[in-house]
Amino acid sequence: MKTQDMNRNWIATAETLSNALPYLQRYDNAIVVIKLGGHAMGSDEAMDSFARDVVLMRQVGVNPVIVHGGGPMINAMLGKLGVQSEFVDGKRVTDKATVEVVEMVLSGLVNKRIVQAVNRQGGTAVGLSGKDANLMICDQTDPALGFVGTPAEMNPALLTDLFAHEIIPVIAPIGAGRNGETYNVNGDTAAGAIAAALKADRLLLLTDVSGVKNAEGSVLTEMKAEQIREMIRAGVIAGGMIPKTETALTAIDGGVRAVVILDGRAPNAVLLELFTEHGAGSLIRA
Ligand code: X2W
Repeated sequence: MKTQDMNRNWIATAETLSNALPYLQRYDNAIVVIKLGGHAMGSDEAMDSFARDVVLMRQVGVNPVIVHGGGPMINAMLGKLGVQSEFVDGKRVTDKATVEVVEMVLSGLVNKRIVQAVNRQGGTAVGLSGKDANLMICDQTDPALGFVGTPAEMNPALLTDLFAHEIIPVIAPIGAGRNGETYNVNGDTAAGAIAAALKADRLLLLTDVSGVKNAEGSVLTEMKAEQIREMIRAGVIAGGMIPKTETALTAIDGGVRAVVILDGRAPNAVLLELFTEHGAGSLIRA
């Protein structure tokens, strides 16, 4: 690169940082819960880039919490073990053998992959599940689904202690039953419950779609909760977007300031959303 071009690059970088100041001030000490879905977890490079963005958030005074999914990774392991699995209304029917695989994959493989990626970027991440410090006590969702849990009692004090030490919690969506059961919790549901328990400033749902679309197929950048309810009633919001938007509504009812549904595969998606005027995806607020 010619010296002049290089200078121009540095000037642009300095300008970007300067423009970010009002956003950095706005999110100072904010709690931002990030749901990283299995479909949004791409290559090792994409994971490193995501981890780097989260470490940057922590560095500038945000309290990030990562809640992850891992549906495709559970499917792969069940396939290797020859265990059949089916979904009803977006939830995996989970018998005893399945829940053991779900916990191994989510709390083991997937959780530790994210923890290590964050730590390699210079952050301090600690991996947890809903069982740790009784973070997420669940009731059975429906006997027909087996060991699928609905969060019933949240104990987020441990998370606030971790924030005080600038530690980034990485949470697998496994719930503790009141009689020693292990529950499989949908990742979006767990992220919504954790965000509500923390009265988070933002819940970012990272998925593999660009946001909530209207009937014409364009992404809506800002919506009120009521508008979402109408769109669900009218059938404009359908399929996999229903559980995501329902999670958003529950989180907002539970005291989360705003929820953003965005494409986690886009480069620097979370930075774009938090620290630029541009924003990303669909922002939903009360
Ligand atoms: C999910 C948990 C993982 C998850 C499952 O067993 O697949 C239920 O369906 P994604 O990647 O976020 O979809 N649990 C009850 O939610 O993963």
